[in-house]
Formats: sequence, C-alpha cells, structure tokens
Amino acid sequence: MTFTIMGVVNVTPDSFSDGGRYLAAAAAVEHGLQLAGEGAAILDIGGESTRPGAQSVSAEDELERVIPVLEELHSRGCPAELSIDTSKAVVAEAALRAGATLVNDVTALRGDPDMARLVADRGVRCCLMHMLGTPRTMQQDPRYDDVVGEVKAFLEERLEYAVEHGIAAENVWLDPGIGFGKTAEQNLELLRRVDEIVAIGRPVVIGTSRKSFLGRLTGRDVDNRLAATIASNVLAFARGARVFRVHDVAAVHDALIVAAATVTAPWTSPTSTTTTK
Ligand code: HH2
Repeated sequence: MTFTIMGVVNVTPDSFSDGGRYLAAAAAVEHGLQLAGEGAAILDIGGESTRPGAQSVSAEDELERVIPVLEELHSRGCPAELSIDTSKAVVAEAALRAGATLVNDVTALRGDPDMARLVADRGVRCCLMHMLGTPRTMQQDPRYDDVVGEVKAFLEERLEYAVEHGIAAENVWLDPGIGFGKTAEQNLELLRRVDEIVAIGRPVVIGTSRKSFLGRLTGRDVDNRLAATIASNVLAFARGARVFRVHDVAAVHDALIVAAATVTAPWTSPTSTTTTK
C-alpha cells in the first residue's frame, strides 16, 4: 500500500501560505528540486492563487510564471513528475509541452471548455476537484444537506463527463477539495468519511496542507500548522486516500511511511524512500 506526495510549488505573489516566496523562477526551481529530494513524487506547479477571495489571473501572467519553471525543472532532469495546477487549457497545453504530465484542475474541467479535449488528446492524467462556487465567493456561507454525498455525486458526474470526452477513467484522480467552499465542520466531515469518496474507485487526492480549518482547530497561524497537516493526512491515508498535496514534503513523507507501514501488513519498504534507519 503506497502513497504519492504532490509537493506544492506556488509561483505566485499571493498564495495563502507562501505567496511571493517562489515568484522568481530560479527560487521556484530550487524549491521544486528540494521537494523532489524530500520525497515528492510529483511537483504541482501553480501560477494562480485559489485562496478564498483571490482575484483571477490572466493566461499571459500565468504562462509567464509557470512555463520557465517547468522548462527548467524538466531540463535539469527533475526526478519528480510535473503537474500543472491550472484551469486554463492554454496554460495546460503549454505546460504539457514544457514537460508536465498531469493537469490539476480545481474546476474539474468546468473552467474552460477546451480542457477536457486537451487532456483526452494528450492522454495525460488529470485531477478533478470539487469546489462550491469560485475562489472569490466560495467561503460565503457554503451550505450542503449532506456534504459528503453531494461532493461524491459531483465527482462521479465529473468522472463521467471526463470519460464521455475521451479521457480514460484510469487517468482520472478525484479530490474532495478541502477548503474550497466548505466550513471547518464540512472539511472534517469529508475527512472523516473520505472512504466514501475512495469507493468511487479512483485515486483520491487530499489537500489539507496549512489550511485555515486546521488553524481554527488548533489556534495556530499559517506558519505553525505542520503537526495539524500531518495528522489530517495520516488519517486520510488510513481511510483510503492515496495522494497528498502538501507544502512540507519531508515531514509528511516520514509520517506517511509510518502510516503505510502500520496500516499494511506485512511491512514492506515503501518504494518512494531510501530510508533504512
Ligand atoms: N488546494 C490549493 C490549490 N490547489 N489542488 C487540489 N487538487 N487540491 C487542493 O486541495 C488544492 C489544489 C490551495 O493551496 P495552495 O496552492 O497552497 O494555495 P493558493 O491557492 O493560495 O496558491
């Protein structure tokens, strides 16, 4: 039973936890290589913040931010697979040309009518995420009758849409979208019942890293949520999630090695690590 870590590389001035730190391409590349060395099997490169209230960014700006980073990581033989975090087909297309092999679309193919065809034509993987509304509006009183049932139905519908548009079901990963149009209680309900999303039958991606519901639970600011991030990822792993999108790769990697070794019997050395201690 293995896990996959997606290390976050935000090439943005305004991301909620690391905005501005890796806006320069060289800094983003170094950061990406470091995360790959720490155990990220995938690097998720994004040029537009999706934090609550964020304004959208033009395709030109997004391209200018992410393409040099992808090209440089690719040409330097980055050992991690490269993912592009975008909902714009023109950005995804350029990113795939620059070496990306996965499209992480937080709109689940709803943001751009050309995205599904692009992913289908290139035969690459995509991650489809649930979001209520848009980043600008999503945290304004989100309501559900049954958050897990509704998110699950949405993801099933988007999987069907993807397959109808020629994307192989094996190439689809699903993500309940922790923090995207959900209250703290709704996020916790999704984590508690993530096995119901796993039951759809596709790998489930979880992105809790440093998010505000962890701050609400612990009283910690965004720079001090690592322990909370680890707990949420380990518990999601135990309930069947397999892909973890995080900023703090080294620590989460160690935690998931222990989680995987504990949940799985007999113990086998995880392929994603060289640790022998
Ligand atoms: N969360 C963020 C961005 N992209 N993609 C997926 N699939 N799942 C997530 O939970 C997810 C995501 C938000 O985190 P971050 O990239 O750190 O912040 P920002 O959007 O402000 O750049």
